[in-house]
Formats: sequence, C-alpha cells, structure tokens
Amino acid sequence: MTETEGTTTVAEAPEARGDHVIEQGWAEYGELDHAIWRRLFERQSKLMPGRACGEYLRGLRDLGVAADGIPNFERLSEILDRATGWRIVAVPGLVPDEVFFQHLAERRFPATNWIRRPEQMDYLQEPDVFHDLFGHVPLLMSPVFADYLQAYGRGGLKALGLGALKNLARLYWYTVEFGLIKREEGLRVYGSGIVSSHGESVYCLESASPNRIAFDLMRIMSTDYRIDDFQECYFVIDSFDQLFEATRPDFTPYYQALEGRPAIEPGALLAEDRLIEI
Ligand code: HBI
Ligand code: FE
Repeated sequence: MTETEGTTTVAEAPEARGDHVIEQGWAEYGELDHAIWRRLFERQSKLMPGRACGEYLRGLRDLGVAADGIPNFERLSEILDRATGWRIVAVPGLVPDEVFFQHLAERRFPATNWIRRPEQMDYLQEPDVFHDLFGHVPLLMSPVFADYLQAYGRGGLKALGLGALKNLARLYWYTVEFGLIKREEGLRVYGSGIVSSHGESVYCLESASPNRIAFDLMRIMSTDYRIDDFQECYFVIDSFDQLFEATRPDFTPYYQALEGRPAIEPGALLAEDRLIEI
C-alpha cells in the first residue's frame, strides 16, 4: 500500500509493525535476485582469505551462507541462535535509530530484505541484504563480538536519551562498519562495510592514502565520517576484548567531555595519533 504525501511517495510496507519488522518474502525472490547474490558472494568470498579476520571467516563458514542464492533468514537464525542467541529479522531498509538500537539490545539483527540492482554492484548508499548478511551476520557467530553489538544497542538507547547519538554513531561506523584488527600475520578486516565492498576490501589494507590509527575511544567519537566514498581513516583494535572492555563503562562522562568539542575531520592526523604501518 503506497500513500503519496505531497510530492514524495512514502512506500508503507503493509505488514510493517512498530518495530518495522516485515516478512523476508524469501519465496518472492526472482532468478535475477539470486543471480546478483551469487555474483556478489563469489566475488567477495575470493577476496576474504588473507584479508578478513579469522572470526569472520569461521562465522561465514559455520553459517553456510550459501553461494547458491539469497539465504533464508529463518534458517540462518536457527544456526545463529544456537551460537550466540542472535536472530535475524527482515526490515524494508534503514529504520529509525531507536528502533535499530532496540533490536540490537534484544539480540535481533535487522537485515534489509531486498538486494541491489546490477548497476549497483560496486556501490550503493543504503545497506541491502548482501551488506547485512554477508557483512554483518558472520561476526555475530563470535561470542565476544555478539556481546559487543548487544552492548552497542543498549548504549544507543542511552545515547539517544542523552542527545549524544552522533558520538555513538561514529563508534559504530569506525568499528562495526569499518574496523580493522591487528593480528600476528598483519592487519585484518572485521568491519562489515569493508567486507561487503569489493574495492574497499583491498584499499583499506593496501593503499598508502588512508590513515590507520590505533583505537582510541574519544578520538573515534570525535571524528566525522564519510558515507559516499572510501574512508580517509581506519581505526585499529588489538583485539575484540579491547573493544569490549573500552566500551563497557557508562559513557555519560565521555559524552559530557565531548560536549561542544569541534568534530575532527576524517582525513585529519593529530600529534597524539599512534599510526599503524601496513
Ligand atoms: N537501520 N536497518 C538498519 N540498518 C542499520 O545499519 C542502521 C539502521 N538505522 C540507524 C543506523 N543503522 C545508524 O544510524 C545507527 O547506528 C546510528
Ligand atoms: Fe551495516
């Protein structure tokens, strides 16, 4: 059912509830949808060994996120639930912040149910089912990361209450979406925005142009980010435990300290930044 408000047409998903959850509509996917998934999956899977962290690779393997077509959320949720208590719910796209955080706080990952068009193979602004399933869901099989994302959801609800959403959204962006992690064998990717992007999976580890800065919570929560191009800086954690420990405390004093501080430009490099060499 579509209502037209003034000039814009607001497509109201008929079965959307207050939490914006809809049916995935797996049976409605056509051959083209599955063919786009297969192409994206094959191209990205080839890139991941040697680039994505071990927890991601094991999660992808254990989820059996099959190359043969868009997976069924219910089936994946059974596997995910057994591993870390998370489930996947279908949503029509980006949902309001408080709805998003509420889902995460209750271990539900909201995954978009549509897939990009052929002309969007290399880039699309809004997360589609490939970004959400291939990018986010495999790491949710890892207990420490699963705990972190639930803590992020709880923190988001609090940040909303304190008017500090911008600071917390930066943390999500520079960790969950574009985070790098240091390993014996070198830097590895854990960020979903990178893992689901063909170009950025290579760029983030090999290009000399972006800054790679050691994880620093206040620095990250002060730094703006771009949503329309490769990142100009990446933040590197030593371990998921480091990330989990750093974000365990109550953020209220952090938000107070950040109040009124000017944002740091994505490409800026500060004297106190500890640069990580590739
Ligand atoms: N909604 N479906 C969906 N997926 C997201 O990743 C998402 C969202 N709404 C808000 C949001 N992300 C971010 O703006 C918050 O992390 C701040
Ligand atoms: Fe995402």
